[in-house]
Amino acid sequence: MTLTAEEFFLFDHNGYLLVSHALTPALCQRLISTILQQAEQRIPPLVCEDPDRPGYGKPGDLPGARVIRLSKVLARDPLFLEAASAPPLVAVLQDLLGPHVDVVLNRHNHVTLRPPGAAQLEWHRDVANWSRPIISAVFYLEDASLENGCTWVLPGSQHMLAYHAKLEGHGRMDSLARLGQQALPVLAKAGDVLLFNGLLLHGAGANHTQATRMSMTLGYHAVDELGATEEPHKSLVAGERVLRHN
Ligand SMILES: O=C(O)CCC(=O)C(=O)O
Repeated sequence: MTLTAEEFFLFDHNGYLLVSHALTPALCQRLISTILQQAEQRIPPLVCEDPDRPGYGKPGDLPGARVIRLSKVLARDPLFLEAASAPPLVAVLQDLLGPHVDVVLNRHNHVTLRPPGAAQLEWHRDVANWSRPIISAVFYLEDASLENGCTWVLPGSQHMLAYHAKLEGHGRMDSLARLGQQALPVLAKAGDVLLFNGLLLHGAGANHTQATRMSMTLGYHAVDELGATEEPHKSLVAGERVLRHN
C-alpha cells in the first residue's frame, strides 16, 4: 500500500490516519487467543482492575481482580512482533517515516482488554517532547464503536505545541473542557490500525457493552540517525540501523 498525497496531507494536518485491513482476520484471532490465554494464566507484567476504582487499572497482579492490560507484549510471544511488522502496516509506516523503522519497546507495548465496564481512558499525549516524536499505533483486534469505547482524537492538536506545557509532558487530563466539542470518535473494524502523531491529544470512551474491546498499542519512529547504533529499547521492523555524521 502506498499513501496518496491526500492521505499524507490528512496525516500531517489532522495528525492521524486509519489504515484499514492492516491485520488479517486470522492474525487477529490468533492474537486474541494468545492474549486471553496469557490473561487467564496471569503472566506478568499486568495491569488489573483496581478494586477501589471499578473500571480503572492498577499495575500488578491483584488477586481475584480482572486483568485489563498485558504489558511488554513484544517480549511475550513472536506473534506480537508479527503483527507489529504486518506488511500493509509497514508499507504505510515507511511512507510516513522513510525506509528505516523501529518499534519502540519502552512506550506503550501493551494490549488492553477493555472488558465490559472498563472506564474511559483520559485525554493525553504519548510523548514528553515535540522534538522526540513517535507514531502511535492502535491495533483494533475487535470492532471499536461508540458503545464499547472507541478511540477519540482532537484533530490537529499535534500542532498545539504551546498547549504542551499545560500537560506537563506525558500528561493526562480528565477533560478537554470546551475543546472537547471539537473531538471526534474513530470508528474502526477488527484488523484496522489507527496511526497518529504522538503529540495528538487522544483518549477512549468507556465500554458500555457486555463484550471486550481488545486492542494493542505500539509506538514507532524512524531509526535515529543521530543516536547510538545499539538500541536496546527498540526493535527494527524495516530497513537497517543507520548512523549519519556530518
Ligand atoms: O485504545 C485506545 O483507544 C487508545 C490507546 C491509548 O491511548 C494507549 O494505549 O495509550
